Amino acid sequence: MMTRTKYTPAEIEKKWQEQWEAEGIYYASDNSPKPKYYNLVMLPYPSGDLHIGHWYNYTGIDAHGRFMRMRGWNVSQPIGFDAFGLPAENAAIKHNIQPRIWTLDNIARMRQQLHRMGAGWDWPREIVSCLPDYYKWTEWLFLQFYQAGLAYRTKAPANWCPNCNTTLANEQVVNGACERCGTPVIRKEIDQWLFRITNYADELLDFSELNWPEKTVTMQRNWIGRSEGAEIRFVAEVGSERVEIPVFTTRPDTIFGVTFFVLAPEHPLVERITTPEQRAAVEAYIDQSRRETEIERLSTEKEKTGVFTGAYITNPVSGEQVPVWIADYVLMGYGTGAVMGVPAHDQRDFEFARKFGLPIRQVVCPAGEEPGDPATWSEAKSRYGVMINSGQFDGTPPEEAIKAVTRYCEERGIGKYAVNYRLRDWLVSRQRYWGAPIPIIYCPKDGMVPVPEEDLPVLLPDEVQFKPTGESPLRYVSEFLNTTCPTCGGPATRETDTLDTFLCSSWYFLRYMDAKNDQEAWSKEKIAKWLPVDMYIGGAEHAVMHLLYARFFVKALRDMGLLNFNEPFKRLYHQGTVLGPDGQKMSKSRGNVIAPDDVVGTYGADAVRGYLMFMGPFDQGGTSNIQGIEGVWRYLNRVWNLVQDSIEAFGSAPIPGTEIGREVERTMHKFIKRVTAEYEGLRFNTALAGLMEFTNALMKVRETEAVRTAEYRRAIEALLLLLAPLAPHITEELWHAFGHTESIHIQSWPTYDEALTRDAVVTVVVQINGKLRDKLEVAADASEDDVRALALTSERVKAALGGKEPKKVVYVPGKLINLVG
Ligand code: ANZ
Repeated sequence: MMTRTKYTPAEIEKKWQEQWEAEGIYYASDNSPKPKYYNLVMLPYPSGDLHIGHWYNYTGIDAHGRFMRMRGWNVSQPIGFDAFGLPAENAAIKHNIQPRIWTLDNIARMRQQLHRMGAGWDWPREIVSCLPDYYKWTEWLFLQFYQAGLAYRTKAPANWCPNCNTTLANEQVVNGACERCGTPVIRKEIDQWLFRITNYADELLDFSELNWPEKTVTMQRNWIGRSEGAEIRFVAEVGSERVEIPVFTTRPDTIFGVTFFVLAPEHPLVERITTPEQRAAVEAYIDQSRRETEIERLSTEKEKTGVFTGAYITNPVSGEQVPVWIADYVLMGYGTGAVMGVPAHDQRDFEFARKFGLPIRQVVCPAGEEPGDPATWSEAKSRYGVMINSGQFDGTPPEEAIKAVTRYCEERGIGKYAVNYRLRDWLVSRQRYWGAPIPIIYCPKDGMVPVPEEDLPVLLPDEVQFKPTGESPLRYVSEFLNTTCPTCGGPATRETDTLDTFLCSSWYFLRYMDAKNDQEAWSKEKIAKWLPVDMYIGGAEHAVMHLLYARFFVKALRDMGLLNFNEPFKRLYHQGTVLGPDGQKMSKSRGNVIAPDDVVGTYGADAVRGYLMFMGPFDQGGTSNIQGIEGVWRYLNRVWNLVQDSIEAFGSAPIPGTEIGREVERTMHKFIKRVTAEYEGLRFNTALAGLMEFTNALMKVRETEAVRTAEYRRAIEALLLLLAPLAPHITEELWHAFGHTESIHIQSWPTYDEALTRDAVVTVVVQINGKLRDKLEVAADASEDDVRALALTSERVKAALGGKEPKKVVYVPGKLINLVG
C-alpha cells in the first residue's frame, strides 16, 4: 500500500519509461499467437526537434495502438527516420558540418524526445534511411525496378541557369531567377532517371481495397487525371511533304467547330512548319515561354498569348484548312502537345480566339437552348448537346455524338479512341549529395551497366566539397566517380546523381518488419505475417506524392514476385493541425510556438498528451493554449487523489455485500461501453470527456459508504484501464499502487455487460391518443405488458380513457406508451 503522495510526473514518468523499455512490453513478437496489428505513423524527418505537430500525431497513433493491444492484438508500432534530404545538405553548406553528423546528432536528440512522450514504440524495428544497412536495399530496389524496365534514363526538363551553366534545385530558384547570380532561370533538358509509375495509372485508380478518407482518394484520382477521348490526326503540307500532327481531345463531337490549331512552343514540329516570314516572331515567343513555369502557363488568370506560325493544317473530318499557332497554354507534356482550337466550346480557346480575332463557330447546342450568335457570348458553351453545323453529323444527340465522331475517325483511319493521364513518370534523380547513390556505372565500351548486387551498397563518401554548383557534389569526388566497369574491367565512371528521398520512404514500412536482415531487403515470411499496414496515420499533405508512390511500389514489387498483396495501407487516417494560441499556424517568426519540451517539463507527458487529444476531434486539430493544459493537469490530479482515497477506504474496511454497489456497477458498465466506442472511432477528445464524467461520478460515490465496496474498487480500476492509452504513466503508477505487479498496458481492455449499461429505472411517458397524460417510473427491463398494466392503474389515465379499455397500444421500450381509446 502506498502512503499518500503528490502527483509528480517528473518522477514517475521517467521510471516507467525505463521499465517499459527494460521489459520490452511494446516490442511485438513475430511469433505471437495473437492476431497482428500493424499500427504505423509516417516516419519523421530528423530536423532535430520533435515539435507539437509530431506530438499530436504520435499521441493519436499511440493511444490507438495501446487500445488495440489491450483489446488483444499483437501490436507493432515502429518508428524510424527519413534521414536523407536537402536540409542536411544545406546545413553542411551553411555551417560547414558533415550532413551525416548533422543528421545523426539530430536523430539522437529526437530519440530522447520520442522516449519522453511515453509512446509504445517498437524500437527493435527502427530504421534510419541514411545508413548503409538501409540504403543498400534502397539501391537494390532501384536495380529491381531497372531490371523490370520500370526505371529508365531520359532527357527531362530541369531548372537551368544560363549564366552559371548549371542545373538548379527548385529551392535555388527565387522568383524565377538563379539565387546566386540573379539570371532568369530557364528550363533545360538534361539526363534524368525516371520510374514508370504511369504503367500503373489504371490500377492506381482502383481504391476498392482501401478504407481511406474520401478527400484523399479524390486527390489521387485527380492527380492521376484519367481523361477519355480521341486522338485525331490533322494533316499539314510542308513544301511537298505531308506532315501528320495528332491532337488529343475529350470532345471529338466539336470537330466541326475547329477554327485554329495550336502547338506547344516546344513541339518538335514547330520549326518545320513555321514559314520564313514568321520565324523571328516564333523564335522570340519560344524563348520567352521557356522562362515560365508550368503553373504560370496554365494559370487561368493569365491573358492568352501566342504567335501564328504562317502554316495551315487540314481538319481530317471537315476538310477545312485552319491556321496553326503556337501558344504557351498548350503544354508539351500533356496529350500530344497539340490542340484543336474550338473556341465556341472550350474556354481557353474562346479567350484565345477573342484575343487574336479568330472565328468562333457553334457546333453543339445544349438541350433547351436555341443556337446563338457567338459574337454576343461572354464565355464558351462547354455543355454537351446536339451536333449542329456539323455536316453529316447534324442532329446527332449528345449521348451518341462523341462515339459517332470517334467511330467515323476509326473507320477512315484518321484517329482512334484514346485515354490520357495527367500523371507523369516519377523523376527520381537529384543533383544532390545527401541521398542514396544510384547504382549505375557508365563505361565508354559497355555503356550503362548496373552495379552487380554483390557490390552493394555503393557507399556515399564522407569527404565531399560542397561547392554550390547545382550539380551533385559527388561529381567532384574522384574516388567515388572513377571506378571499373563490372563487365569489361576497364575504367568507367559512376552515376553521380542521388535518389529522391521519396524513394526511401516508399518502402520503409516493409523494412520495419525485417529491419535487421542483412541477407535480403525482407524475408517473405515476415512480410506475409505483418503486411499490409492496418492503420496508417499521417498528414494530409502527403495525399499525392508519398501515398501514391508507396502504392506504386507495392504493385510493382508484387508484379516482380517480391510481394503478394496489392495495397500498402489498408486504412488511412489524417490527423488535424495544431495551431498556435492565436489560431495561426505555428511559426518561429510569429512567436506562437509551443515547445513540447517546455510544457512536458512543467506538467509531464501525460498532461500534454491528454491535452492534445482533448483539443478537438483528432482529424481536425485545434488551437493550443496553456490554460487547456492546466485543465487536463488538474484532471489528472483528481484521478490521482481519487485512487489514493479508494485504496485507503477499501483497505481500511471493505464492505462485502453487493447491494449498495449495484449502482456503481451500472455506472461503470455504462462508461466502459461509451468510452470503448469513442476509442474505436479514434475520437479521443470525447473518450476523455467520457472519462472525466466517469471520474466525477466516482467522486460523488466517494462521499458515500459505497466507497468501501468491491464494485467501487473495480470501477476505479476500470477507470485506470480506460485512461491508460491516453495517460500511460499515471495509470501505470496507480495500477501498481493497487498492488498489481504486471504493467497496466498489457492488461485486457475492460468489458461490459449490455444489460448493466442500461439504467435500472427509466421514465416512460404515457400518452392517450397522442396527448401527454402521465409519466411513470418503471424498471428498465420492464415488459410491454407490465408497463401497460401500470399505466392503466394511473388515475389520470383512467380519467382520460373514460373508464374504457384502450383499443390499441403502441409501446416504445423505455420511452413511451401510447394508448388509443
Ligand atoms: C478540343 C476541345 C473542345 C477540348 C472542347 C475541350 C473542350 P482534360 O479533360 O484535362 O484531359 N488539351 C489537350 N492537350 C492539351 C495540352 N497538351 N495542353 C493544353 N490543353 C490540352 O483536357 C483535354 C482537353 O484539353 C482536350 O480536349 C484539349 O482541348 C485540351 F469543347 O479538344 B479539347
